[in-house]
Amino acid sequence: MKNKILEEVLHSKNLSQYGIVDWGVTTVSRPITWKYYFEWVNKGLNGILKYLEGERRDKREDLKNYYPEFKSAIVFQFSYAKKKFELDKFYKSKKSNGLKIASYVLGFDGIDYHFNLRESLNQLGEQLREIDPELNFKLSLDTQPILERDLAFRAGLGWFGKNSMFISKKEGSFFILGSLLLSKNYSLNEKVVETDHCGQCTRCADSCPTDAIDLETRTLIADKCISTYTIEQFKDIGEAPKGMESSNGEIFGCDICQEVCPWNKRLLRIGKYDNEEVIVSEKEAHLREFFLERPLENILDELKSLSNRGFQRLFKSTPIERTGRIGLLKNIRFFYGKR
Ligand code: B12
Ligand code: SF4
Ligand code: SF4
Repeated sequence: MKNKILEEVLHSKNLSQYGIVDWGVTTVSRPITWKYYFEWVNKGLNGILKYLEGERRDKREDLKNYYPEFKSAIVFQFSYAKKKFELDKFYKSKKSNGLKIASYVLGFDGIDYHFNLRESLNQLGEQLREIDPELNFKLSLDTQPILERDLAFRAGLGWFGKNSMFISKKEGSFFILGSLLLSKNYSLNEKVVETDHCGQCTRCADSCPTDAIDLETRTLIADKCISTYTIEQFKDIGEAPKGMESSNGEIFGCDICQEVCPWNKRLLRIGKYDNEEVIVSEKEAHLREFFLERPLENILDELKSLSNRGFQRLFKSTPIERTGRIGLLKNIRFFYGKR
């Protein structure tokens, strides 16, 4: 009985208000692709991303290492594709200064998704607990030692693209994965595990300006990826990845290998977002005005005149707070004078 009510909650309109476009269930706690991850880290392909090594690597071998009570997981896709398409139009307009910010940054009202999606997942968990007060749950949202793409794979939501993105036939890859790890198994309907739909295509690897995609292993060489350099390299040290100068002006994250993917282009072609209202929150508008609409010189001047604290205050709770003033200065300086 409880599983019927639970399923109703999950199928109701309830989910779209959170921006959830699909969800799936799995009861399997061990990742199917663990060996690929293990080999990747052991080859040192994680580069500066040291948090993927050692104890945090080993924890990922089984969800139960993180949550011993685990019986099942509900994996949700939080889409930001609509924002991506709106941004593409903006980048082609005269307002754009030629710089780009990864679309997930602006896709959740300019707020760091670790805050607002955590809140959504918690609310959903509490709704389930109202049906079954004996239920316990934990969240998985990016930072936990969990192979989230594999978890979504086990839940039958899509496949691993050659660009290493998790792709869904229906939704492409512009979405964030977030999950509820449950202490109970409600025997909800499970989707069949998806097969590969990349075929002979290699557009993502052909388009990557820094040659960061290893087609053979379907993984990235982390230190060659613009996303690593522009988000995770907080200090002004080390060289930018070779080839970054021929990118599209990415100053925070990178979407290039997703933009060219036919599974994302398809969403645009079928006009999925054509008639949707464009909403720009205050935080998003601020990020856009500060970084995407002014001459680079003005941005650099303002960043230089701010203190680190001042920067933190100005961009509090946005994704760019993570990289900090020095990291952003490094990224923007890279393009200054080159365009
Ligand atoms: C570290 C990390 C990064 C690193 C490394 C990315 C990478 N591809 O490895 C950097 C900083 C570069 C990065 C960038 C981005 N990231 Co990131 N990142 C992560 C994090 C924290 C861990 C990923 C990881 O373990 N990588 C190591 C590789 C080996 O593992 P994997 O990516 O899970 O890949 C699996 C498959 O490749 C498979 N596999 C490997 N070889 C083979 C071979 C075959 C034949 C098969 C079938 C499978 C297979 O096994 C792997 C393990 O399960 C996850 C969150 C999480 N906890 O999982 C988010 C996550 C992957 N990132 C995410 C996002 C949104 C991004 C960016 C789009 C942000 C941006 N716009 O800049 C880019 C995308 C870059 C790209 N093309 O992947 C989302 C991806 C959602 C999705 N649809 O896939 C995640 C899941 C966060 C989330 N909760 O939504 N990220
Ligand atoms: S995110 Fe950008 S740099 Fe990284 S693999 Fe994709 S295209 Fe290459
Ligand atoms: S661009 Fe082609 S090869 Fe790359 S992920 Fe998309 S479908 Fe797969």
